[in-house]
Amino acid sequence: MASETPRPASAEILLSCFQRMLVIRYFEEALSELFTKNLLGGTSHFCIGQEACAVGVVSALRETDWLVSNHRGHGHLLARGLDPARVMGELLGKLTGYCGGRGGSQHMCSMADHFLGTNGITGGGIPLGTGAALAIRYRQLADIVVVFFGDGASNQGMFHESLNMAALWRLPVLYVCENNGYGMSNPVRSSTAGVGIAERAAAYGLRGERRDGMDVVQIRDAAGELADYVRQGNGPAVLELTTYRHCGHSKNDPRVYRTPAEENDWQACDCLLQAAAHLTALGLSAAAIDAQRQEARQLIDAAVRAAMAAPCGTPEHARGGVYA
Ligand SMILES: Cc1ncc(C[n+]2csc(CCOP(=O)(O)OP(=O)(O)O)c2C)c(N)n1
Ligand SMILES: [Mg+2]
Repeated sequence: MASETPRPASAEILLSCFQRMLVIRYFEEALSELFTKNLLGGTSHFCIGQEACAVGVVSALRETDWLVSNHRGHGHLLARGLDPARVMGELLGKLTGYCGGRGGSQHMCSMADHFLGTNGITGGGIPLGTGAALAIRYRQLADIVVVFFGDGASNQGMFHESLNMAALWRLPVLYVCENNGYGMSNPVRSSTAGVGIAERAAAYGLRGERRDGMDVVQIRDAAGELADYVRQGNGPAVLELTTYRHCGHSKNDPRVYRTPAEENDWQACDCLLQAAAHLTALGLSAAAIDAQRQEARQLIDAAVRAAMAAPCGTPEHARGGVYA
């Protein structure tokens, strides 16, 4: 079977990736501002810095492929093309949200978009995605499942149990680890044994690859190649993306466990800067690139306004959809 993902990405594809990454970045910044203004309760895990991982991988998939996300899932939702106004609506507890405002950040799904959900349990999405892959196999469909999770989640038993079973049954699942160097404040070097997370695949006889998670082109190429491989019935694969969250773990994290020098190093290779450099190399003008930024800003401003103006549910609505 020929590759479904044109590689390398054309200027047109790269431009749409850049636009989506901007949308995610501005969405997260707008969300952070809502917290600062006390317009939103609870907490949230922003993916600022990691946008290329979501966009690069999802842009290499079919729309019917299924996605499973984790607690840092806004980027995955938006990369799949979900409406930012409805994602924000869900975070604000509005009726227009994807789960009617009942799910919030860590329990948001959209079956119509083949998005099986964000997940607050570290590693919890991994067996869910593995089960979905089993359902796909059972129904003899040509789709695959992509599970996003963090480096911390790769130390959960569920990761190893799932890889073992998926390898035995050659399930159509691509495990994508966004290795951002930390699980909360715990650095990977003091939590994660072995050479790397990609290398763990070999223990189960699986293909494992590692790429620069700040470069959307590399990510898209690798995800496209591995998606083809998985779809062709070769069994599961693992893709580890080395990345960084420029923000804290969650809303109130003062990031005392990192040095400014380290943060600056990662800012210098920010995924948006790299994508803009690729576009420049492909001949796009600075003005055209800036127009993308303005378009994304306007889109997010409108989304926030729509979400803020949307109605909240009643207490009765909040009790709906409870089956236990
Ligand atoms: C089973 C479980 N244990 C602990 C937590 C608390 N917790 C929330 S996020 C997190 C760190 C996850 O790290 P990683 O998988 O690397 O994802 P990242 O936050 O870096 O994106 C932890 C330990 C949890 N939610 N679930
Ligand atoms: Mg992490």
